[in-house]
Amino acid sequence: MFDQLLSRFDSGTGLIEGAKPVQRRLSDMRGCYVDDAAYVKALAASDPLIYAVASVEPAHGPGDLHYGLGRIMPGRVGREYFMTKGHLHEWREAAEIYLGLSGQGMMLLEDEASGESRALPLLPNQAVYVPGHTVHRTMNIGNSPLVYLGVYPARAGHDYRTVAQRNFRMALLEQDGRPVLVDRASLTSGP
Ligand code: S6P
Ligand code: ZN
Repeated sequence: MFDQLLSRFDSGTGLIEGAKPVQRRLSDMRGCYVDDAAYVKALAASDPLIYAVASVEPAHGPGDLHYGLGRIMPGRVGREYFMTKGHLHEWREAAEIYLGLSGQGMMLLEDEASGESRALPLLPNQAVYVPGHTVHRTMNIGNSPLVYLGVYPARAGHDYRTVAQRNFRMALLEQDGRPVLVDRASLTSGP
């Protein structure tokens, strides 16, 4: 009943005491980045850690909450920032709150039905509300690790299939030292 009511985390390392982080390396990110040639070239050189997520799942009832501490390393593939795979919630209605803890990030939100996109800052002392039915991806646009907390319904689940099939409509690219939101279709020369 009263398990895991308190957890201790480090907003620098992104670690939660007692929680084993899931790690995503560059090799796990195939198909995510808009510049595939840059991806292949980077992967041939090394397979760095892109991000890690440590999660706390105290209970699994219909009203329960889970949370995760994410840590994204600084870096880019081509002009595109290191980022998460991105997902929808399996239970589409599930919303989520993100809190910036350290570093400089952005979140890319995309309404599943309309494709309408928003890029929002994810910074310390700021919260981003991710509505249900919204594809969400987080990127590190700074020079130090980005650490953030995400809180979501226990029954939310992750749907990675939809993003794997069609990716996001927009990409956040570095231009003159700043992030710029660009339509992916204008960058890829698909069949
Ligand atoms: C879960 C929440 C986060 C992400 C984390 C990694 O609903 O949105 O904890 O899992 O940011 O992103 P991704 O796309 O690899 O799950
Ligand atoms: Zn989520």
